[in-house]
Amino acid sequence: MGYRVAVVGATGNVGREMMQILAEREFPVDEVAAVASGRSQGTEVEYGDTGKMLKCKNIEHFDWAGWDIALFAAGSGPAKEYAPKAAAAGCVVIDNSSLFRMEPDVPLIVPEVNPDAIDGYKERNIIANPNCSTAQLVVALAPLHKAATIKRVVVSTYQSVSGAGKAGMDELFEQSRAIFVGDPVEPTKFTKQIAFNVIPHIDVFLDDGSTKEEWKMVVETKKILDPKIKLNATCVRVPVFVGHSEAVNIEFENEISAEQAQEILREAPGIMLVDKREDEGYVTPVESAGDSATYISRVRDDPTVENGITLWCVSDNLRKGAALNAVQIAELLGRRHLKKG
Ligand code: 11C
Repeated sequence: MGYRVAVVGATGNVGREMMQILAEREFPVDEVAAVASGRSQGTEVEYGDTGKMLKCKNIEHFDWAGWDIALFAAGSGPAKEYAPKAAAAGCVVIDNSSLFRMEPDVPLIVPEVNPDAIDGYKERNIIANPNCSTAQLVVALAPLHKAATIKRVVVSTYQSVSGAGKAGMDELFEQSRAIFVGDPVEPTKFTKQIAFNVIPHIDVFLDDGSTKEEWKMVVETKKILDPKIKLNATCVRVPVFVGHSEAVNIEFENEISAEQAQEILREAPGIMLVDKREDEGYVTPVESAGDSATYISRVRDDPTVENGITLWCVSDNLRKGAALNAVQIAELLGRRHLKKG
């Protein structure tokens, strides 16, 4: 006996990836519903590579009763309107938007890092999935924190356009084409030209000059990993279709060498260490796309502080940063709380 699972926002980048990963990991389903806005009602989406096509149901008329789990990838607006309705009907919501993440009675989960926090889900029947740039970062930080206690992190991100949805991917493609044929470049989704450029601006500006994307990395890392960790982030959009990269500098309480960090990371869950210190001995976002691992490369000592390490971290933002993490949460929920069969 399996679960009845609804994927909300099924036609978007993350919703499609959720379908793919549920099928790929053989999540035990009795029934899957593709749910979307009225505009996408009737649109067909494939369940993984199974050839099984699902017709999207209109979220406005969807009856949540009898559904076990809803994976929401529809953004904060639909999450605000429909997640509480689904939760009230007994369907556990795993939401990928930022709406519930910082609410104290909603667990924010990365299964490799804070699985025990899931036990708090019963308060609201809602579990939050972190921002993509936070998810891969905490996977990398958690085993190092356990070994030597992290004091401070300085991270610069190189975030792909798929983080901004299909419209972001279309804009990079269209601008690249326009530049090659000499047409004018007109930013619409992004604030400046993204093709052959980088933009140090993701999400809205806050009063202190940081952006909301940078703020999310700070507060989500504290909630998932440890409130004592100090973190400073600069988030940058780069002309890459899929795969977020991060240059991470970490300062520890206790002594740890690059070699020890490599050994720890080699054994850590969710991580693939590729660190050969030679041409091609590191991973780039293009190689991470379509893959489930968080890749770590370029681990080295930072001689400018007492106990410091610098590393490079790459992951598929649509997978570990969103859909995969959500499905891993569903698996954890199934193992711990919603046992079937
Ligand atoms: C980006 N990280 O790359 C964002 C996308 O809070 O879930 C995900 C935003 C979020 O644009």
